[in-house]
Amino acid sequence: MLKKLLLVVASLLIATSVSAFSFDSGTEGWTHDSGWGTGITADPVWSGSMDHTGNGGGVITSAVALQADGSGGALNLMYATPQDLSAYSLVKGYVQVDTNPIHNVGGSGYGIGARLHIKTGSGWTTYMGDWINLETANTWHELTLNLAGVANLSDVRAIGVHIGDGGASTWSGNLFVDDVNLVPEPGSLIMLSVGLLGLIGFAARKRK
Ligand SMILES: [Ca+2]
Repeated sequence: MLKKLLLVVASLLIATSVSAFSFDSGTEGWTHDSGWGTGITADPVWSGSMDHTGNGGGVITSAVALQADGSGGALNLMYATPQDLSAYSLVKGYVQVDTNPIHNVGGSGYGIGARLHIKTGSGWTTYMGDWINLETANTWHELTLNLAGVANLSDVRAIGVHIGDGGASTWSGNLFVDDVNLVPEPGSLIMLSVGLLGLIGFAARKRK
């Protein structure tokens, strides 16, 4: 019993992120965002041919055709009921593309990039993480979105990934998304650990 509880505490402290979307058996309700550019015009499909962690689980994938108008495209999940993410400090996700970007000759030299976004409150205010350059095809890139300073975090309407080219070039290929995770606030983790350690103390006393 004591050993089991210690293992639980250890694994909780190691696994500091909650797997919100692993896409290991389906698209988990994700769709394309028809209000966000013309780069993605169909809902993503599930593919079991690859996985971010290499566990054979699966990913979601969509065909992307970026125009030189900077509008990009997005995949996301619109929550049926708004979610309270106030116990989390960070969103993480992983993306890759299967075609290397070709820079526009005479353009700004900007390739293609991706970033995470969430939409909160009745006004669906959009918050975005930093652009991560997707210069190298067939490689997982980590995206992060810091939730500090996000208004209405208790009223999250959507969460997703945005891909774009900054308007400098056109690009066509497939986007793959996996393991969009929520990282808990350090405060909530400490509280959880304190609670579990208390439980262990209780169990240890009971054994004597
Ligand atoms: Ca997966």
